[in-house]
Amino acid sequence: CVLFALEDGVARIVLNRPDQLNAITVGMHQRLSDILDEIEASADLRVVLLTGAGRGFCAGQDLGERPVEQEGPLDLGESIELRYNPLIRRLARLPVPLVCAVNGVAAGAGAALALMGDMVIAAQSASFILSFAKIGLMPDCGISWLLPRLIGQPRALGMAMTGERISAARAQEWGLIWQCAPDDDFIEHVEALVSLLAAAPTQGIMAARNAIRQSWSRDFDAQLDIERDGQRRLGHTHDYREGVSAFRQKRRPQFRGL
Ligand code: LHQ
Repeated sequence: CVLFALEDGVARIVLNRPDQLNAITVGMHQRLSDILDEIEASADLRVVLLTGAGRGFCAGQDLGERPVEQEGPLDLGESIELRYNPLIRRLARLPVPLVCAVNGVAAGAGAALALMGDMVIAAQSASFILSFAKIGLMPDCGISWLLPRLIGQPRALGMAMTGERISAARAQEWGLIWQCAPDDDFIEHVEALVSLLAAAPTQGIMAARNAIRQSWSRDFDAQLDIERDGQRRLGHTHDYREGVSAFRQKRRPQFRGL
């Protein structure tokens, strides 16, 4: 249900229930948790790629797994507490960049997963739907926090309250995602981005990521201090020395993520 490969510093996770547009089951949660164990224990990791098999990225929670017609109350809160929130928290704390390659529709919790990417690249035919609005639920998986910060309150409210499908092109125009790429060479665009990040000075770009993401809960003065402390630490890294040497010697730097 989820494919995983780790090679040359790149961890590739592929949601793989294409007939159900990769809707997430309890089994997939377990598998994702095992995969994240492996990723977190990996020594020479440089980038994580999350994508979907088939024509969808992820259609959110599998709505067929626990039929609502079944007897007894449905405790969605428990599912979120035990499975969705831990998954989102672990993705938010990855030690390397997370690239989400949105190959097709991303709906409900699937849209949340897609938008967890530090860099989100979507195929032209992909789209984002806060389908919670269509089934009597509210946005979850951090979406209600993230969305107004990404695209502003009016657009966040519009998406959350109508469940309207937002095309990849519009998502890019709104600043919801990094890039919308043509379907025909989507994979090439994704691989180019993954290669770029895998060869990047990981500590520097992760310090950038953390500073930018955490800036939402800090004031300007605190952020200046964070930048000072970050540069102080980064100034001692291999990759900083390598970056400056390569520049002076007019050659390509060989970053090692150290
Ligand atoms: C599906 C699903 C699906 C099962 C498509 N489940 N089979 C809530 C509660 C608690 C815990 C945590 O999180 C959440 C958050 C959530 O994620 S709530 C939101 C759940 N997701 C949705 O409401 C989206 C439901 N899906 C759709 O609205 C459509 O499928 C979209 C708009 C994504 C795609 O539409 P189409 O391109 O027209 O495809 P389709 O509807 O024909 O779907 C293809 C197949 O995939 C179909 O199966 P079938 O056997 O008829 O070919 C669907 O039943 C199945 N599928 N989503 N979530």
